Amino acid sequence: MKSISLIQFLIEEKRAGHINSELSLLIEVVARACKRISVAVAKGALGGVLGNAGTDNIQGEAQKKLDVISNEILLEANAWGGHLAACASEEMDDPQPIPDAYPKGHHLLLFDPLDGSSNIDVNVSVGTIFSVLLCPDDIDEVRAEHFLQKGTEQVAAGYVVYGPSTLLVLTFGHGVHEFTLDREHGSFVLSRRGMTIPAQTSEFAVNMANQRHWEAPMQRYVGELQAGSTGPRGRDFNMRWVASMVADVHRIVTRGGVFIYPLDARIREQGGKLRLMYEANPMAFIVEQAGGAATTGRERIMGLQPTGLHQRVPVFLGSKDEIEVVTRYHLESDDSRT
Ligand code: AFP
Repeated sequence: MKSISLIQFLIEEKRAGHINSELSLLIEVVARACKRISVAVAKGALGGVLGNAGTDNIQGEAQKKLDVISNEILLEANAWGGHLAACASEEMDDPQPIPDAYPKGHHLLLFDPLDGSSNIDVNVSVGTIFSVLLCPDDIDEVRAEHFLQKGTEQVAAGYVVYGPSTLLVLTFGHGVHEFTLDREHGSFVLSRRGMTIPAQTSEFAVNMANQRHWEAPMQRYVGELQAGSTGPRGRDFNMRWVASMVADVHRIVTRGGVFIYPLDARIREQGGKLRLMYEANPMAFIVEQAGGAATTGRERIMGLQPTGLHQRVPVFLGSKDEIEVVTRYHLESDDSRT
């Protein structure tokens, strides 16, 4: 079978009218940066990249050396390309403008440079997540508020998994496609076109250690899954939890399942654990494009009007039928309390 490189695929997408030249260039640059991150991740202890950087990010979380390195790689790669108006990252309080020395483009890039970083030191898959928006016209200086667009406004989203293989999964709103990094040739090659998530599943991903802090509808839903064939669902379910959202979502995009990071009593005030702009929205876009669903347990993630660059939300995504059940449980519970 003739292999199709990412570059060829992007040309096809341009010809199909799905993307313009600037967006194509932006994706090429992001993919090139992720190849460099992949090399750094793979070096592990030999590259001197493991362990803490000794700093905290905006969320007050300790940064790993690879968090900082990955952030710098993505910033540096994107600064001079001429396709961005600004970018924003999990690792930076405020958006990063494009330096005056470089031409500016019309896109905004948001990213989590290295998601699942607690897994770095134990050699488990980590990833990069990114979301692309259009910059509003006639903006002299891009500020955080210009990024606060609904997930439905995304023009592209993707993630890269640094696992046994390095994979790029991408959507422009016309299906979800997977590219595998050919390490010998240094190029991403199309490995799956039009990925789809089955509507039904018997697999769920959630951090069960937090169970006692969950809301009642979440207790009900997972309790029923755990009861398996002896409970109301009448069949057994299996559980998987990598603690790298990218790896868990990739399993779901590949073979179905649900991924849940719900509200719990300890994180209620901050709105959830995962970040809307560079985790939940891009993953929701990919999952919906693959035929799945993504909600906060109550409403569609991509319909939320963002209020902050680093805003957190509860996340329920994956196989459509299961997301409908757990979302219905939350809405029924809310109704019964009013
Ligand atoms: P880190 O990047 O701090 O490791 O967080 C990863 C993450 O945001 C997401 O990728 C995981 O699904 C989730 O947090 C893991 O959460 P738990 O620590 O509760 O397992």
